This record gives sequence, C-alpha cells and structure tokens, in this order.
Amino acid sequence: MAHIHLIGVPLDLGGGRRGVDMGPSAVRIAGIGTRLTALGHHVQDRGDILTPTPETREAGDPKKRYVREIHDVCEALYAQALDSHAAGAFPIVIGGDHSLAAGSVAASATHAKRQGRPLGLIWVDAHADMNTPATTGSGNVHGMPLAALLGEDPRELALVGGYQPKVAPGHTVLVGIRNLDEREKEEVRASGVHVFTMKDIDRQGAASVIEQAIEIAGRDTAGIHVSFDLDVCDPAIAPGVGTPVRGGLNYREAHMAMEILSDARRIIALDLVEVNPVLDHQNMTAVLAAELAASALGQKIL
Ligand code: 6HN
Ligand code: MN
Ligand code: MN
Ligand code: MN
Repeated sequence: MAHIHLIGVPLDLGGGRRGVDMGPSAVRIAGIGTRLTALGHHVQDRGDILTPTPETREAGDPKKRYVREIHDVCEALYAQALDSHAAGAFPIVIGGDHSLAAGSVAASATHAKRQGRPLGLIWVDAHADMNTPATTGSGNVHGMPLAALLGEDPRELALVGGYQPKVAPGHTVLVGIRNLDEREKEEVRASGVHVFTMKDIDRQGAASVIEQAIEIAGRDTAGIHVSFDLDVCDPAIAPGVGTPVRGGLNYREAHMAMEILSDARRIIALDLVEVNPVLDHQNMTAVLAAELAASALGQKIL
C-alpha cells in the first residue's frame, strides 16, 4: 500500500499542437484515482498546478518559446512534488507537455540527494527531448527537458530547484526512441546516456530492455523516476498525443514495461505526459494512461 499524490499540470506552452492542457482532466475522467484506490493505495488528488494559457503571453525567444512561463510552472511543480516526497508519498504527475519534467524530476533528484544518493531516471518516449536552444528546429521547449536535467540548457529549466545538473548520464536511460532531429542525435551520442531505441526493443524484446534499464537506473541510486511520454506507444493505441510517431510500443509491451517496473520496487515517482484529448478517440489515450499507472503501481494479471 502506497500513499499516492496525483498532481495535474495542464501545461500547454512547450509543444506545437494545442490541447495537452486538457490531459490532466481526461486522465482523471478515465479513472486514474479509482483504479489506484482499487489496488489498495491511499490516493490523494492534490489538484492542478496553476499554468498560464499561451493566449495571454508572448512566446519570447523563438529558440525557447514560453520558457519563462514554463520555468515558473516547473518551480511550482518542484515545490509540490518535493512536498509529496517529503511526506513519504509517491507523486504521479499528469501532464500537460513534457517540459514539466524539468520540475518533477528535479524534485525526485532533491529527494534522492537528501538520502545521500543520486537519482536514476528512465525516460520512456518516442523522442529524446535532448534539444537545446542551440540545436532546436521547432523552438518548442517540450523537446528540451532531458537536456536541461542532464546539463545547463535551457538554463531557465536547468536551474529549477536552484542547482544543476539533476541527473548523471550514467544513471539515465532512454527507452523507445524512434524520432530524433539530426542535431539532437549528435547530442544524444555525445551525452553518455544509455539508449534503447525502438530497434533495440524489436531485436531484444521489451522485457529484456526494461530489465536492463532498471539495472542501469537502479544501480547505486536512491530510486528511479519514470518519465513516461504517451507518444512512446504506437498511435494505434495512443492516438491522442501531440506528436504521434508510428512504430511504437503495443498495448502489452507498454503494460509489461510498467508491470516489470512495479515488480522491481525501485520507482519513486511517475510522470504521464503529452495526452492530447483534442486528437484522441473516445478518451482512449487517457484511459491507457490511467491503466498504465495502475500497472506501474502493482496491478497484477493474476
Ligand atoms: N515530446 N524533437 C522535436 C522538437 O520539436 O524538438 C519533437 C519533440 C517532442 C517532445 O514529445 O515530448
Ligand atoms: Mn517527451
Ligand atoms: Mn515524445
Ligand atoms: Mn528559478
């Protein structure tokens, strides 16, 4: 039995397609709370972090659009998620675009640091999210949070929580990637993070890959933060995401990844991001997100 805190972040400033601000609502309507309660967990919904809507703001620097606003949201999320960790709760952050991870992962990193050990990070995504303002083509900040957590750019996000970096490449694992920008590929290769592409999953199997990821992110760390972008799933099962890419995880692969993570008992926080109800069919992507949360938190087939 865990104490779980649900934290909604209706952030819609980091991506190009509008609609992920409705993600937290859709995932709640899909029953994330009752599914987790049914597993015996004590679930507390902490509500949403206040986020500005783009219509009321100027994008600013075209190489990091809305980065000031995103920074402010990430600082607020950092404080809230750190509160949850300090209270002994397991935060599930429901997005919203993936730039929120600059706040949620920072909180997990600080919590780990307080225990005298580094944080392990498993980033499950079709994308690497390792652009910087220097490499980005889109200027969309949701393509940058992992770079900010590992390094110093974009600096507004790298400095959330007051220190940098949050994670070491040796404890960071990318899983499921299949769509990177050319300059981003160079960043990923040079970074030293462990990478399991979709091709690796095809060849080795999803189970083996997630076991290796847990081994890497779990070794000598205080725990593992799982940042799960729903676009890692195939658009056939997750059409409601801002940036769908064909050739992703199928339904059982996605659940099995979460089930194996749950069995390992090393996860300390979970992000579920990029659910876009505008592009979804009958809320199926939000339902998938809610189901995956249950699998990550101990739902068993038998
Ligand atoms: N996500 N690499 C592209 C960009 O605009 O930098 C796509 C990023 C997608 C980010 O899905 O969280
Ligand atoms: Mn992402
Ligand atoms: Mn993605
Ligand atoms: Mn700051």
